[in-house]
Amino acid sequence: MSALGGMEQALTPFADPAWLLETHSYDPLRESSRASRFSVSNGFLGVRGMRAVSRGEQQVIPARTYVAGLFDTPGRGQSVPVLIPAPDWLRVRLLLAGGPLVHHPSDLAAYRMTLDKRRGMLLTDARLVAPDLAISLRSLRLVSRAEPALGLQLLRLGIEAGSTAIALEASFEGMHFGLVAEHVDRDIGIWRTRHSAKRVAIAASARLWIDGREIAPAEHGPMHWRWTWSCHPEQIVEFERIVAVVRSDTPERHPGEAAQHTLSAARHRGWRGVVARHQDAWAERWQRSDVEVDGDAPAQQALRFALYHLNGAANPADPQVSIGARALTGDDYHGHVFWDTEIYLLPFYTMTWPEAARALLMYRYRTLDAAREKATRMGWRGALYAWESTDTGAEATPDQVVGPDRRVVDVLCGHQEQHISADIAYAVWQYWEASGDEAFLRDAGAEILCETARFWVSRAQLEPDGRRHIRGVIGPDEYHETIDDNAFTNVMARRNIRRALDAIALLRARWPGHAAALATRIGLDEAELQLWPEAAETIATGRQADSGLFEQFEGYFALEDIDLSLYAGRTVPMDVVLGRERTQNSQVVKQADVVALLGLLPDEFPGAAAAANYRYYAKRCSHGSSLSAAMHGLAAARLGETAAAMEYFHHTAAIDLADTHVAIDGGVHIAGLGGMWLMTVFGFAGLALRDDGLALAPRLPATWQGLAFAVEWRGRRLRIRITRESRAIEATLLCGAPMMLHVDGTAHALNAEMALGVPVAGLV
Ligand code: IFM
Repeated sequence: MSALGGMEQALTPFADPAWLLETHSYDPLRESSRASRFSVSNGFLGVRGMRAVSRGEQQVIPARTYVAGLFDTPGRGQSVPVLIPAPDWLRVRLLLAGGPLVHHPSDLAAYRMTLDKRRGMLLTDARLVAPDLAISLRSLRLVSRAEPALGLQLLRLGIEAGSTAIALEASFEGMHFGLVAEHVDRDIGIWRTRHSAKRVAIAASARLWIDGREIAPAEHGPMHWRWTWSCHPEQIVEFERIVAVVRSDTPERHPGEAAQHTLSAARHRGWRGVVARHQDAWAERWQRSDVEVDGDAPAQQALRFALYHLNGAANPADPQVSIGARALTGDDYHGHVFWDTEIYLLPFYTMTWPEAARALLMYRYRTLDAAREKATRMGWRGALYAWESTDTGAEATPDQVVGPDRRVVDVLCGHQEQHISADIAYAVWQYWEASGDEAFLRDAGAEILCETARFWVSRAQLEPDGRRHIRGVIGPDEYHETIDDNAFTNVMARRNIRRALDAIALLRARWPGHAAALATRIGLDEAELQLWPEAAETIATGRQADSGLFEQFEGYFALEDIDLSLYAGRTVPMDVVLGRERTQNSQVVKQADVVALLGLLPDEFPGAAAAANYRYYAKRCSHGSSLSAAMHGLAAARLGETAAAMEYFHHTAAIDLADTHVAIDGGVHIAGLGGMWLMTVFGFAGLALRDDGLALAPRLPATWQGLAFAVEWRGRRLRIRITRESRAIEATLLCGAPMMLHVDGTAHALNAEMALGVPVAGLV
C-alpha cells in the first residue's frame, strides 16, 4: 500500500501551540541539552532528541536509545552497574555522488524541531540545500505509549530543486557499544550484555516510497538498507522504519522470536495503525493527568513539559524496573533509581495512573530480598533499601565520584543515606490510602512496611536518656555526613513503624489468614511486635518544645550560621564556594530536609510550627540539588506564600527548560518535574488524602485565574476546576461511587449525577 495520504498529516504538529515545545535554530553548544529535553520515551524505550538525519560518517553525539532494565557492570574491577545504551535504530543518511549530504548548520536554510507533547512524538521540519539541490525534510519519531516495544520513524522528503542521483541509507549505529552482538541478520539483531546475562533483540523493517510507489532497496545487509534513485523537482519520497525491541533478563529466554512476532503484528497494522494507537494512548494519559492553568502561559508550558516526561517515564507493564534519576533521557546517574521515585514521582502516578504506581512499588517488593541482605550485612534486621539501585536492588552507589569542584570525593550515601527505606514505606502507604488496592497491601505492601519498620526498630538504639537514637546517617541534605538523629530520617522512620502497625492491624481484621502467613513468612512474632509501639514513641526527633522547630540533626543549631543572601549572584554550588569542610561545619543546607519533612508530613507541624520551620530553613538552603526548590514550593504554597512558591516553581521549571541549573546533557531532572506537579496539585490546590475522600484548600498564585486537574481516588476519576473569578471549585465525578470532598475543612458529598460547586471565600 502507498505511504502517501496521511503521512503529511501525521507529520503536522498539534494545532494548539500550548502543547508544543519548539526550537527553530541549530546551536551546537546546546545540542546535547536539547537532546535530553526533546526525548521521547514510554518507560521501556527512551530515545534522545538528536536530529533526524545524520551529519556524516559518524554522529558527533549519537542518538542514544535506552532500554529500561538493560543494566550491566561493564569493566573489570568496576562495581557499579550502568544502563547500557542499545543500538541506535534511527540512523539515516542521504548520499549524493560526492558523499553524504552533510547536515551542517549552514545547510539548514530552515530548521524546526517540535516536541508534540499532546501526541507524544518528536517532529522536525528542515530544508537541506547542497549545490544544485534543495530538499524539504519532515520527520516523525515515536516510541509507542500503547505498545512499549515499538518504535517508529517516518521521513518525508520533498525535492524542491535539482535533478541528481541520490541514495537514502538507513542503518543501525552503536551496534557494538557496550553490548556483544550475538546474531545480526538482515532484519533482526540480538545482543547480550557482557556480564549480566541480559539480551536485547531488535527486529526492524524499513520501506521507501517514491511518489506513492514502493521501491525495493538496492542493498539490504544486516540492519542496513539502501535505496537509490534519480530525484527531480516535485518528487515526494517517504520512508518508514518500525522496530520492535524485546529485553530478556534470563539466559534461557531468547527475545528474538518475540521481537519478530511483535514487529510482524505492527507491520500488519502499518505505520498508521501504530500512530493511531499511540495517539489514543497519549490522549488517555492526558485525559487522566492534564493540568490546565488559566492566565499564565509560561506556567502552563512548564507543566505540560513536566507531565509529558512523567507520562513518558513509566511503564505499568514492567515491575522489573523503576524510574532512574534522569528517566530514559540521558546517561547521568547511569539509570540508577533513588528516593526521587517514591517521594517526587509516586504522588503523580498514584493520583493519576495507579497502574504505573503499582508497578513501581512492585519493583520495590521484588527487590525486598536485596534490601534484607543489605540490612543483615550492615548488622541490622529487616530491610534497608539501596540508596541507588538497578534491576537487582543491590546497592549501586559508587564509592567515589568527581565533585562539583572537579575533585574526587568519597560518597557515603550508600552506607548512610538510609531514609530511603522510610521513603519507600511512605509511598506504599500513600498508594494504599489513595488507591484502596487491597491485593497490593495484602500481598506486597504490608511486607514492605513490616520489613522496613523492623529495620528502624533495630536501627534506632535505646540509650540511657530513655530515647532511641539513629546515629551516623545522612539526611536529604547531603552536605552533612555521619550525623546523629536527622529529623527527617527519624520522623519518617517513626511514621514507617506506625504505618506498619496499622497494616498489621488491618490485615488481622480483614484477612487474618494473610496476616498469619505474613508473620510466619518473615518470622515476626508477638514478642518482637510488642517492641514496635515503644520504639516509635521514643525515637528522638530533635523537635524543640518551645519553638516547634526541628533541629535538622543533633548539634546543627551550634554550627556556623552563614547568610546566604550574601552569595546571591554565585554560579557554582555553595559547597564549592565555601569548600567542603566549612560547608560541613555550617548550617548551609544542600536541599530541602526539614522542609521536605514539612512537605511530606504536614501534620507533624501543628499551628505556627509549619511557618516557623519553613522560615528558618528556607533561608539556609542553597538548592544544590534539582529536587530542592520543588519541595520548598510545596511547603510555601501550603502556607499561602504563593509568590515565594511561584519563584520555586519557575526555578524548577528552568532547570530543564532553560539550562540554568547545569547543562542538562545528562537527561531531564524527572524528580523536579514530578515536584512541579506536587507543587501545583498538593500545593496550590491544597490536595490531601482523607479516609472518606479527598480534601482541597486552594491558594492560587496571583497570575493564575484558574487551575483544573484530574485525579483518581479508590477507583473514581475526578476533574477539579478552581476559578478565581467565581471564587469557586467545581468538582465532577467522572466515574465511580459517591465520595466526600472536603473544601477548606467543610465536607461535601460528591456523586456522578451532578457536578459539585463549592464557593471558596479565601480565593482572592
Ligand atoms: O536523589 C538525589 C539526591 O537527593 C540529591 N542528589 C541527586 C540524587 C538523584 O536525583
